[in-house]
Amino acid sequence: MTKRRRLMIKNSVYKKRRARLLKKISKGKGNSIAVIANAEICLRNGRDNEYPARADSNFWYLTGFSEPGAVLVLAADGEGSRSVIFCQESVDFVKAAFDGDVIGTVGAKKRFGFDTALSIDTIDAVMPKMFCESDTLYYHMGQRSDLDRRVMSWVGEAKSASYRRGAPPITAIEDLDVLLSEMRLIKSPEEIGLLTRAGHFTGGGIIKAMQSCRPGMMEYQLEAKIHEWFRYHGCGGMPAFSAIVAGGANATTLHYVDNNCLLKDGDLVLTDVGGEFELYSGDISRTFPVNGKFSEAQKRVYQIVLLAQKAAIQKVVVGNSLADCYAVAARIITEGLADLKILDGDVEELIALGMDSKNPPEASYKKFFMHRTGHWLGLDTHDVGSYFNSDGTHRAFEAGMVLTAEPGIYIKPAPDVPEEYWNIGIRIEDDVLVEKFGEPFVLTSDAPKEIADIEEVMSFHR
Ligand SMILES: [Mn+2]
Repeated sequence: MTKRRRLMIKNSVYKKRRARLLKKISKGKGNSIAVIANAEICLRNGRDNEYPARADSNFWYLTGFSEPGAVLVLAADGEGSRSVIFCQESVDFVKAAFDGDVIGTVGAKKRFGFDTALSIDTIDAVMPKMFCESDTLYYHMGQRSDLDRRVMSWVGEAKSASYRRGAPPITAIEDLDVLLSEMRLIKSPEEIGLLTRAGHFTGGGIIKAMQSCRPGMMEYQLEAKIHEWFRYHGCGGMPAFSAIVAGGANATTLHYVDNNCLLKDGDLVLTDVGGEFELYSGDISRTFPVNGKFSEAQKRVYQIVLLAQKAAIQKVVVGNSLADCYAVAARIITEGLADLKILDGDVEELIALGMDSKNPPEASYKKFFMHRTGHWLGLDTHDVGSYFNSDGTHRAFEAGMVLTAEPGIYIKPAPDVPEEYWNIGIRIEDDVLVEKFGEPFVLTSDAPKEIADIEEVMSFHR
């Protein structure tokens, strides 16, 4: 199990990100220091069997270095700014024979461009000394209590050791996560390239599922087809999130992940899946008929969701916000459901009732469309970055943001709903880039979503 790493983003890009962050933290009071730790290995049986390691997104964003337990320190003071990586020194013969060699401090410095690389074993001795020279600490608090305790113990040691210094060290702690989230929210061309590939492979998995789907299959068998496609094409060993493969009535449970039911003739199946490519997430939902042909009732509901989804995508332009995507989708869904006599009442009133979150969801379109229309997408499926301005208004889209557009309609059996629509659950989701000028760019256009295209893909292999 040699730990290999493909250089999809050049080291110079990570170096530039560190330089940008250093510039931001050097605006802090006096000398500034930032601490960013990678995720630790997780044991799955309490002894020695490990879960596949997945780097911490912030740590990865600044390093491209995947070694579990490594810690990055960025310091800005009178001498300028520098990066220090704490990682494994080297491993002994026996450990190397089992787990492969590590990059080590020499490799980390040489290959990844850190100014200094130190053994992780020295971190408890070195960090109090570095903190002694620092006034403002940038750190993501409250995420990992073990790390919080350790960092605070370094602060404590620095304070008691700093009697020779004129002023006490670390007099301010700033939330590093806010700075990094803002940086990560706007995607660079390299990141858009990786997200496009994640979207491409995720779309491929969905097409594979459409081609393989047959009545009598189990939901998990369809999930296996999708995940096989991801892995075969070089996506990570784990998908970006647990796949939702929901046949028939299961689709009306939004986060159904059991995937252990039979796919039945005449039902739809809702798939919401994501491959992870070089740690960037795809996220696509498609809903298609188990037997390859939509019924007339299914078509009618599907067309409403499709129309709402396309309208939401059109709103993904500079200056608009997620509120605009949501509003247009809610309007089209309400009008459509009223047309089909699934919703009863005045359309304008139903929309107004739904837009005010104080009203019970059952009173409006929210009875059938109860979630929002999207989220940021990046290294995390539900990516970082604030959705709101400081005054509480929705944040305007800027070029380089990537988000999902994913309205849906979910109909549970009810006496006031025509029976032909019972247990239909449909969601259609694409990943969309905010372009500097003009039309939004859909990263996930490989996966068909027009009824005719889906039926054609599904008919081809049977
Ligand atoms: Mn999503």
